[in-house]
Amino acid sequence: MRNILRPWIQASALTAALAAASVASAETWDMPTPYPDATFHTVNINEFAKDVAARSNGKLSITVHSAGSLFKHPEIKNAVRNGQVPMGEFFLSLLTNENPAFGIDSQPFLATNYEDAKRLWAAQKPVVDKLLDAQGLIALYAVPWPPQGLYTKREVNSLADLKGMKFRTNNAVLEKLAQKAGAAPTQIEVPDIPQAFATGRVEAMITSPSTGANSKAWDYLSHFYDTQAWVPKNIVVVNKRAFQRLDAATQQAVRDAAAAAEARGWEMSQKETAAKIAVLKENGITVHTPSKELMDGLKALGTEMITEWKASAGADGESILANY
Ligand code: PCA
Repeated sequence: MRNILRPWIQASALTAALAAASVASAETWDMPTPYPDATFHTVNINEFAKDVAARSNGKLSITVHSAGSLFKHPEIKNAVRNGQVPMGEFFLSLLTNENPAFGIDSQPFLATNYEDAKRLWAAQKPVVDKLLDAQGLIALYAVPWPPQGLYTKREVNSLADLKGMKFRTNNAVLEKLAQKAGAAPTQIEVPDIPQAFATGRVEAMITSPSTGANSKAWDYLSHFYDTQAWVPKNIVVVNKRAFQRLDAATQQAVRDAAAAAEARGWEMSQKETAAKIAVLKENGITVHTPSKELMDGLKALGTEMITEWKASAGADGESILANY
């Protein structure tokens, strides 16, 4: 009897030991993001989190904290850098003040469609990787917003009509554009947009059909101009030390899930564009093709801005533009 039982006892002890080991090495990571749950980026990140759990056989779970609930948007990058959280998402061009290379995708009329945005990302990525690596960060993937359009309370037919308008911005590049147009820029995060319009802090913005529709723009403004001015990206980064502490198989699971999320995100973004413009229309926003005068005015500012960008972006900037 004893001899018959022994192999079974040994096997079950081994199973228990293995289970204990895998429980001991299972990890949960907090991941702050700036945008609300209904945003397609956040939907994609939730898929990414599920995918990481599946591909790592439960060794790594990611808890997503959306809409700036764990860290405010401007703090997310440094929170990951300092190791307060291992991973996070932010608007890449928010870092343009650190280095202009981060903001190339928000330069007006440089890359205005997905094909060009993809080429621009390929040219920009080596520089972004290098700059983030110097901060102990690894770029996992980046996904673009739909092409950016102009939302206003009043009709706008030329650049002159923007003069004096209180203008919501989301980075220093857009702030500069607003200043050049004679508007009055104010930095406002996405979750605060409805409140900022409702209280009269702002009366115009440039953002995607997604952000306009998700922020219920029809509650506080009436015009959308489909300017397709640039295609800016969000990026998901991980703290290098935290990543290197994962075993090799789990690192690979994260890399594979990131590659899948990047491909899925670009497709989601493309589908969003027409779908969210339709939502704007259904809810009573007048969707305009911008006048030639307005477009010419905006493009002229874009040309000035890219010249200034080149002057400030040094060798990294040159390499991005040469490869684009
Ligand atoms: N939505 C974000 C980034 C660009 C976009 O379409 C925002 O408005 O801040």
